[in-house]
Amino acid sequence: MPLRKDFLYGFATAAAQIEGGGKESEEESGRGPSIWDKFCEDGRTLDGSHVNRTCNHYGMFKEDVAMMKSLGANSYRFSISWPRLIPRGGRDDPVNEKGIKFYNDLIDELLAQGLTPFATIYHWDLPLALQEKYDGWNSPEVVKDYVRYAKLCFDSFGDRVKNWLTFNEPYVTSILGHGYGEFAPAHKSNTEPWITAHHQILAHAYTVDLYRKQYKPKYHGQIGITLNGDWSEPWDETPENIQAQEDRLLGFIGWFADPIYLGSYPKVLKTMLGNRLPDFTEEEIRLVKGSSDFYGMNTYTTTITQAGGDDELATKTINGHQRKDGTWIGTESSLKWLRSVPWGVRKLLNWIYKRYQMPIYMTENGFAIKGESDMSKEEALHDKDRVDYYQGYLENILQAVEEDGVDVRSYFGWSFLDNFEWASGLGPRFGCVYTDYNTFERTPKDSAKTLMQFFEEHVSK
Ligand code: GBH
Repeated sequence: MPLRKDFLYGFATAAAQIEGGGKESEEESGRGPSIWDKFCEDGRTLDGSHVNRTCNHYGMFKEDVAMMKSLGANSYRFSISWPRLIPRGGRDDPVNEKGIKFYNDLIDELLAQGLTPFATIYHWDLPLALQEKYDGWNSPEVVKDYVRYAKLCFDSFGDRVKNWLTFNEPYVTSILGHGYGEFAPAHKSNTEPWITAHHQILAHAYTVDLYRKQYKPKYHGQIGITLNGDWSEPWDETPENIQAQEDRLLGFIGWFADPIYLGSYPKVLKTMLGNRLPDFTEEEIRLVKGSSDFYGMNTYTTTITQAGGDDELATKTINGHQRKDGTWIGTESSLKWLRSVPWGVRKLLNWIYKRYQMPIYMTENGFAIKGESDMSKEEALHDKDRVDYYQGYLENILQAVEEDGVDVRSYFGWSFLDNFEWASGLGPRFGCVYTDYNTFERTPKDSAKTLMQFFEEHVSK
């Protein structure tokens, strides 16, 4: 059985990672600062790079859409920048009409080229003013401001965008932003992750409720959330490490997916955190349970998990890429957390499908080649490790669909362009298209062709 006739495929991006064209153009466009502008200004990116100068997608979106089209994509996953639409973010703050126009133009261009827009409402760029006003995701106030912002998105773009994601990877906001302090707003805490996650889940649920009541009847779109998750392979077959594997998967993925698809936080988190894990009221859980029309899935790698340690942010498990016998799994990348482990994706798809029983939209998957930023452009265009990564992952996804019966309905490669890789700056390159950061010139790499050829072959006609 090939992939479904209506399978969506293409590339994924996020606003903060690609839009900026330089400080002047950012100011002229009326975008407000996000917590990532501050993160950059505080000198926290590895190479000193700044979100306001990335790929100039803001100025070049038409060329970008044309390139995606020429490569053969049938869809595009992008995110909308909250501070571009509402520079100060709050529910009574003014709207930036230039921001509305930018996304209108982008969406119209996509539709004119026959590409289906897949929009993420929030991909990590919280308006800085909300961080300063009430501590951002720590405050229940943010739920109301988020819903108002989402409503503006539906009112402005809902007639043309039929595929919505409320949040990209709330885990990252909570764990990296509010736990380890490695991403904006760079808080280190063992209480904030659970609170900020709770507020994101509530903001998601109220937004979906709003969409289903007020917009779905007229626009007939679908809405869900996308969660990151990597397969976890036990260190050995001892009961404690089999248990650690389960704790890891539930503490990582189940933390969000269990309330949203099954109706409560996983027991392992309740036991570990006691009253540091917020409760949902009965009314809230009625809204949260069943609040995603599909399972949105981002995945990059597989880790080896063993019991032990006292890191609550990892559900007291230890995760790495080295096996008990000292050997390593997968090809290494330019980032420590990422190794290419194609067989892991098939196991993960099966685990998610069995536990949550929802159609799966794969919204991100990709690779950054070790040493790529030191390569010449010519070398970088022949991105063999990325080609191998995509071939391996796609074959395993196809097996999950054809042999295991998993219902997969989309695939977006991360990423369209080399772009701003958050705290790592412009160093790691995830693009299927090469970005020259001086001229903003784009050139497709071999992997862009590999990826699109795969779907050309395997999607039913
Ligand atoms: C995705 O997250 C993001 O959605 C996307 O914006 C990003 O560009 C892409 O991955 C590539 O990284 O720095 O060692 O603390 C994937 C999940 C969670 C994986 C955070 C990396 C950081 C580990 N990511 N994690 S570390």
